[in-house]
Amino acid sequence: MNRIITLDEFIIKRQKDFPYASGELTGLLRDIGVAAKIVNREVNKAGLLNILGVAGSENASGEEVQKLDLYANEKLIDCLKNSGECCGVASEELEDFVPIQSVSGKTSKYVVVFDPLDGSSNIDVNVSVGTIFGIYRRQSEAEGPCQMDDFLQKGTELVAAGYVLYGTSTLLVYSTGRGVNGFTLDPTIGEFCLSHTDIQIPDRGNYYAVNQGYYLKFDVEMRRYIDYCSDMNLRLRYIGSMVSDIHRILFQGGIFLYPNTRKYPQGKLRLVYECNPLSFIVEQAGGKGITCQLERILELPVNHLHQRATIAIGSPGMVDEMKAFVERYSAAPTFNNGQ
Ligand code: P6P
Repeated sequence: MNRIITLDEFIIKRQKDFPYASGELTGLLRDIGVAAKIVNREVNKAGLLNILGVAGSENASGEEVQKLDLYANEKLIDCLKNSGECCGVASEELEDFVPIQSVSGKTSKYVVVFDPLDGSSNIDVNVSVGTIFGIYRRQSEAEGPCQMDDFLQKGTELVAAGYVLYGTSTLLVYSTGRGVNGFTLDPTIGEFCLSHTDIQIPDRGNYYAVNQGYYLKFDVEMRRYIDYCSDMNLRLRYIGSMVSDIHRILFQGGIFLYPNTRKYPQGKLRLVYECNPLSFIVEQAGGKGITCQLERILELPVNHLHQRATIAIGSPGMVDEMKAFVERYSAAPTFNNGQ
């Protein structure tokens, strides 16, 4: 039986890969692991604690907030505040970023962005949800409080990104830019243990994930590509939780699409909290993440915290195929009844 390697041990061992690492990133990743364990505990007994259901409020994106969203948001901020390893956080659930005062005068050089509970509409029906996070090096002066520009960095500037999937088991997957590794929570010892080493996304897969209900609202090129997936007998799997859908694709291959619609002309998913961190991970695993207008997600300029983007992400062979459809059909003249 292979020796158990815990997340803490793995992070510390990998710290040696970074010659100038001062242990801050190591501490930050460990603190996120602690927050994930706390959130996991509540997610797993949500039905018992009367924290199901809508909290009666809306988040910055104007969506109903589930009580567990608030809980997860609060726990992540508490853990990061206590860690002293970051100078600010930005959450999908909050309008603005939250500066974090230095702990015992220590000046920290990182900021963290996160979606505390992605797919939270699934909570009440016991379908998997997840936490998504990204870590940037601050750009502002080390001495003062963090600034908005620290959070408005392109995805290419990510130092690390990851997600926690609260599913049939609880899995933490992350990358610091040198490959992707997965850790499964062993509840008997309360540790995330290395379970998936050097994850590589298959070049192709049998799954495509898109909300078929919006099919008629997509542009023609996206409808043509979705028809093609169906003609190729690919299997449609759509969980309604981006992190869950992309986790399947990361391991089994496939493509996830959220194109623009009339309701979301820029796309629905958040660039800072969802698209950039997940594209960072997928690219580190050998995959691709582009917009439905064919721009690389990680290179998109970030103009505000709650910016949205369209996305096509997953197996490189399938993203390239989708790209060919867009190039072929988006130039197609639109029939305008002769007007
Ligand atoms: P729709 C969850 O609210 C989320 O942000 C993603 O996790 C998910 O992929 C998407 O929205 C689902 O959106 O419009 O298909 O319900």
